Amino acid sequence: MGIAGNLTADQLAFFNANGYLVLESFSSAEEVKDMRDRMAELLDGFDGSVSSIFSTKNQQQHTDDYFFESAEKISFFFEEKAFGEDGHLKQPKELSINKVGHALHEQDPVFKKFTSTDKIAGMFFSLGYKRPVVMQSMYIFKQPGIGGEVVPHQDNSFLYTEPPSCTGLWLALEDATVTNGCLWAIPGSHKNGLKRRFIRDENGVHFDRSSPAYDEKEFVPLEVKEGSLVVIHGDLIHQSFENKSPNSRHALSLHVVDTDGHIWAKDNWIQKKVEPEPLYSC
Ligand SMILES: O=C(O)CCC(=O)C(=O)O
Repeated sequence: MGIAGNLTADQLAFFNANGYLVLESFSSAEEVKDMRDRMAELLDGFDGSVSSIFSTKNQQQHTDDYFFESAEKISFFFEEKAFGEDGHLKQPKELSINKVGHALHEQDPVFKKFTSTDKIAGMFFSLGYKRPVVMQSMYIFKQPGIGGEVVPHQDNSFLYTEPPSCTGLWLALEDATVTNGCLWAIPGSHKNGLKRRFIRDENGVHFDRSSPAYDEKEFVPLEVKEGSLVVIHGDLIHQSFENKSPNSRHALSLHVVDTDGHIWAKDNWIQKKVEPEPLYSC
């Protein structure tokens, strides 16, 4: 196997105390450029047909086949505010997409290469994962002017195992600031348990309870430079605001669960037809 942990004791202590960790310069400028260039190519090849609009405010509506099948594909989701009153895009498709997901790490060689690097595996080894599996990947654009908010949430709500084991990795592909919609998190909130689940059933998807109210004053901004990685505990409350600035804020988000001693819930929205390969197994 040959995987070695790559987080220091101080980094692990910070993560355990706060529920997140920022690793500056995790990715080289070249690695970031490769992924941005590859996404530009994918967008170029996309015919621009509107199959799905993504909004975290109206998530119950996303019950269509395009959404469910995206678990194993490269699918394009539009910004809610991309359209004018006439129903047409107000700007080019490249500036209208909210995110591309959810299997870039399986279906695209450039994103697969990044996901398969030893530095990703090493991190999960440090975190104690025995058989980590990447369950989803998203390229998030936070488009200038129209980039939608992501409401406060915990990743374990969407990627539930019994017992919970999700960790999010969020790689800044551009500088992320309070102006262009960086992440915000409530430090230590991962210690207060999972608040609700996002359930798939015969009627579509829904949350099993309403969201608690969060005090905005408890959130801290995670402003990071391009190439920085934010490691996010599955129970950490985090969010991002609308991007009203003229600058985009591209990011790659991966969500990983342990499949050793943890059962993937049958009512998660992602139900893979093909069993995903682990990053390693020990
Ligand atoms: O990129 C964002 O604005 C939010 C991403 C996020 O919350 C996630 O990937 O869990």
